Amino acid sequence: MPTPIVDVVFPCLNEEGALPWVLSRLPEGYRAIVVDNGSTDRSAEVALEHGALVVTEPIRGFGSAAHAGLTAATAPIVAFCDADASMDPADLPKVVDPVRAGTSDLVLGRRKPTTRGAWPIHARIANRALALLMRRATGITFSDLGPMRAARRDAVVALDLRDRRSGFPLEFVLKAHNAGWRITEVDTPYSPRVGRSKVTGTLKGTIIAVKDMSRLLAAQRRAPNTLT
Ligand SMILES: Nc1nc2c(ncn2[C@@H]2O[C@H](COP(=O)(O)OP(=O)(O)O)[C@@H](O)[C@H]2O)c(=O)[nH]1
Ligand SMILES: [Mg+2]
Repeated sequence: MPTPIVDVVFPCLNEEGALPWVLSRLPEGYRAIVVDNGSTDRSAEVALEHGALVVTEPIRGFGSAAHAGLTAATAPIVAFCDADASMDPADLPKVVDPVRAGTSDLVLGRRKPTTRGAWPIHARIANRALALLMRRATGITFSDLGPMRAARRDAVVALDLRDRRSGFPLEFVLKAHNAGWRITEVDTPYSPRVGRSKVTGTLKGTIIAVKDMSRLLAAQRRAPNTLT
């Protein structure tokens, strides 16, 4: 592919079943960077077979994978998307275009369930509570902390994101807010994932996410400039 205009980072842990469809849905000019984080299935091979750049990150954690993907990216714009087929990469221009046009610095996909089963009720409630806490910490009204998002790559690198687990998506938004970024939300369809959930669908994943996010929100309320 000639130089991509958008690099799309896909954190990936055992998503061999979802990857063929996910990687077939990328718009032209978008390059997939699949960050394999010790998958025990054929995720890495499947990603390669479907034309993705595969990055191997031995240290476990969503943030660890997201950071490795960001480091590997070279395009002027970087986007993030889950690799579980819950979100359609064909929708990526919805978050990318406002960044390309210079009308927004960070665009977040606000998840709109396509079926009743797409978004478990506990995850929906947790996310709503999180959006309220984010509003309290920042003054901005968010409706979701969606994983699909886009921004200028050099600007994201400059945010110096440190979380290597489940706090990464939240730290990203808080630091962007603290840096004065224009943050906007757009609606993106959200469908039932292919395969098994690793984060909000498991007790361990949920506990880690709550722990990581609580720490970040507390730091933000105390002193935003100390957020690390
Ligand atoms: N690389 C990597 N990817 C992860 C990890 N945990 C989750 N993911 C990926 O992050 C995305 C979101 O995780 P998912 O299990 O769908 O969480 P959920 O949406 O809360 O159920 C998927 O693409 C996963 O494969 C991890 O520790 N490392
Ligand atoms: Mg998911």
